[in-house]
Amino acid sequence: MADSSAQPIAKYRSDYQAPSYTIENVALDFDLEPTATTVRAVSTVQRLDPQVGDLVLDGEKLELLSLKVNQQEHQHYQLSEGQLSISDLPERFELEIVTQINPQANKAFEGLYQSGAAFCTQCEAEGFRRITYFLDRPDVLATYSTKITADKAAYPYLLSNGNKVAQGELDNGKHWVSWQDPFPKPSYLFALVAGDFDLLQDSFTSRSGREIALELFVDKGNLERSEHAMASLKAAMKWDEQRFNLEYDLDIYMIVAVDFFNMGAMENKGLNIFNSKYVLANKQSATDSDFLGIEAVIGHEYFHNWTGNRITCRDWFQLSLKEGLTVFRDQEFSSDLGSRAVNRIKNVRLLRSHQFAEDAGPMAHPIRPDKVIEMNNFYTLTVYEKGAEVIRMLHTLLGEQAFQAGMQTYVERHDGQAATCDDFVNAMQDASGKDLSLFKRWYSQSGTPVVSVQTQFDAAKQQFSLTLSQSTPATADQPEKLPLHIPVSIELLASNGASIPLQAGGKPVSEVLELTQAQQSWVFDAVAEEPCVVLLQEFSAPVKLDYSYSSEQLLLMINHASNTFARWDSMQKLIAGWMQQAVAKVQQQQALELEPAIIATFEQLLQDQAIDRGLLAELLTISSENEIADNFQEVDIDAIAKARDFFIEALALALAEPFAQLEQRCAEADQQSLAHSDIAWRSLRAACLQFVGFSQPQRVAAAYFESSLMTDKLAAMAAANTAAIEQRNSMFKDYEQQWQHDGLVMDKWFALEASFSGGDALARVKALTEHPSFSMENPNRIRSLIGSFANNNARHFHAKDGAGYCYLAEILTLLNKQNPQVASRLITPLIQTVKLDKQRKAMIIEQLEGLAALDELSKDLYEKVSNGLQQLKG
Ligand code: B3K
Ligand code: ZN
Repeated sequence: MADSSAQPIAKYRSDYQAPSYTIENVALDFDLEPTATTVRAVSTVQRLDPQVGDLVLDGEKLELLSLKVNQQEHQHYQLSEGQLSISDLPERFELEIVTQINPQANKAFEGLYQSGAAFCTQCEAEGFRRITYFLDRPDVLATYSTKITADKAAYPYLLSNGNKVAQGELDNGKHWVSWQDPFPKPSYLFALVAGDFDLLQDSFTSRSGREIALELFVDKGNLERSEHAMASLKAAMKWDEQRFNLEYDLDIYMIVAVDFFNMGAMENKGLNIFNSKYVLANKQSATDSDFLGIEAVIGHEYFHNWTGNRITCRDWFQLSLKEGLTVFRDQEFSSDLGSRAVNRIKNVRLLRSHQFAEDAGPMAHPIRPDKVIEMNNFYTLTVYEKGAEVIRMLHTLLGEQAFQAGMQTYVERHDGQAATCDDFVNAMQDASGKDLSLFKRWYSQSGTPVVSVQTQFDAAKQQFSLTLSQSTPATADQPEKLPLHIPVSIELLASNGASIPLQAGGKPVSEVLELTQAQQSWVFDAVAEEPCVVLLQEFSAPVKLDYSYSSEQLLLMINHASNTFARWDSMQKLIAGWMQQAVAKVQQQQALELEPAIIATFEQLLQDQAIDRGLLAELLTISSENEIADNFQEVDIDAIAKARDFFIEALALALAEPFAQLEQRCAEADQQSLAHSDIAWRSLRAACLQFVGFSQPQRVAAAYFESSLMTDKLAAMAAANTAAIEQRNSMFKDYEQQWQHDGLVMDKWFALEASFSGGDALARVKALTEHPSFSMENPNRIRSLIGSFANNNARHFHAKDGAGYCYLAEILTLLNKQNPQVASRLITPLIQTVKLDKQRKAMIIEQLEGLAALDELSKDLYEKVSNGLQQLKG
């Protein structure tokens, strides 16, 4: 953005204005050609605000061929950057606009584009304006009918939203299909797909007895990898009826898997479009976590049919209304079907390793942002994952029954509408009778609150008092912070591990304390001995805890806390405490050692036959470098890496035998099914292999070469990375030879090559961009190779000579023009760097300044680069 006068303009939530015109229905007519597709859009337009004359439509990268009002050519319009402004209009009229677009040239994958040989669309957030001039905003709800014409041989399937109503053939080898979607929807939910696919068909009988056709379209030859996605869809439909009382509405539900897609998937009404990564899986080509990811994303997009489609967002600032809620729903779906404890742990790990970093970084924003330059930059962990935590807190405060009553109220009040986050909380408040006025602050305040703890025990009175204080550090977007409504779920443990019933004033009290002020105290009585207080059971709020537990207390909680999450969390605290000291020692060039107490804790866990296998796997998984970094005010990349490496190797050598024995047991116990018990055995085996590589590398190689399951193979490859074993080469070669024809499967290999800390990782990554399976146009490949390098190979990406930063900046320069959305996601590890040392920050600033000076810097990168620079220079 060399020319400062061309700086992109920010939009503010406070500026919201209702639309002055609306579009009630639109008939779209597509004639599909790769480089010159014509789109005729006939809309019924109604003026809503008598004060407003001109109709201003959004449009980008369109060629306008004709414009008619009530069937007459209309000359009174003006075209400007991104807008078509039409004047001299009656109050209600038919508007016909014909545009031409070039899908083949569209490498940003927004609007109508080509994925391989197929046509497909992505309209959220503001992609529909790349198809035709329109009121491209979520509070304009129209009914759509769509006619698609295309070459029959190349595109036998022509799909759009709703129900198929007519089809026919033309003389010129083309055919056409018409679709009608009876439910009014915003333009971002429009979808079109044309191509040649294999089709998996099934059906679902809804609870009211309606037969719903289910159709899953995949690239030719991929049918045998589609069954899990279909099974997941049926499970999601059933679960939403049972748990949320919500039934599907159309007679058909279609999912199409495409290889070129910027994100995971898209919930277009009746026609979901998916990244093939979240559809295709069999046990030879996909890991258990792929299978679970598919279940979650299929569920997530399906659940949007109510939370997102039937009730949509009034404006994009309200995105968390649909995303936070739908993530909460998909998390509950996964937890009801699988292991609740393991799911909770995984969600919290994501939050701590990445969302907390977002809060501390230059793009900090509340779950309902106030200021946006490029909306696509706000599909964030904050809006999604913290948004889901906010819904979860409501669930914790209200309980399942009142929460579901609130959901019913929400649906009854707002079905068919574009709603706000306030509407949602009001529905919860009205249905439950609970005052949620202070709770609403979670929507407007950014940052990660810190809750600090003081305790006091009065042996004579048998009273235990607990004082909690809250404060939220200033963030890049908001200097001032206020107290929030924080549910803190607690348990008191006696020294023998027994749970002490909570009572106050002689009566039982809830385990969920409601912290609403800057500081508050609670007194519990009938407490016979000084208890250990377990805080934030089930991670009841997305906060950091400031409380130094003694090692004895941590061990007590690891072994006896009633809440499984709390047990795992105590283990994390034990490891984090060690890491804090170890990093300081590395910095002072002192020797490291692993205390016998820590080794003993692990040893005891390894012998524990009773503990859930999946949970044990999580307990044995050492926090990532990103998670560890979150505990530091200043991040010393190299010291953290050294400390973590030492911990893993020292533990592996101290407990070589028990790790090897447990790994063997897991291999024998696994029945190789997708049952959750078997997934748990395999995840435990993977956790053990991480250590076994240091003492028995041949076991790691055996896990790779002897198993036919991708889960085991990948676990072995990850272990080979960790211990840098000699057999690593032959394993990676074998994988490459077997899978090089399949980009999706190669993504795992690229990711492991890029995150391996051995050798010259940067040179390896650069060389791999020339690999035949790699493509700089495919977002999945870019994320696997370059994203993994920047996010998961800190010591190389942050190399002291700045070469990692320089390389990422080169890639971003390339992607800025081609695919700004992918570029904008890739830049995160370069801008979330305020906690680094001065020298590194100076080199990062230099790279960001280079990007800032680019000609035609996209809005996406502009917003992140300028915020990044501001914070780093701040
Ligand atoms: N709603 C889409 C995300 C769209 C992202 C636009 N840049 C997928 C989802 O959250 O379900
Ligand atoms: Zn979503």
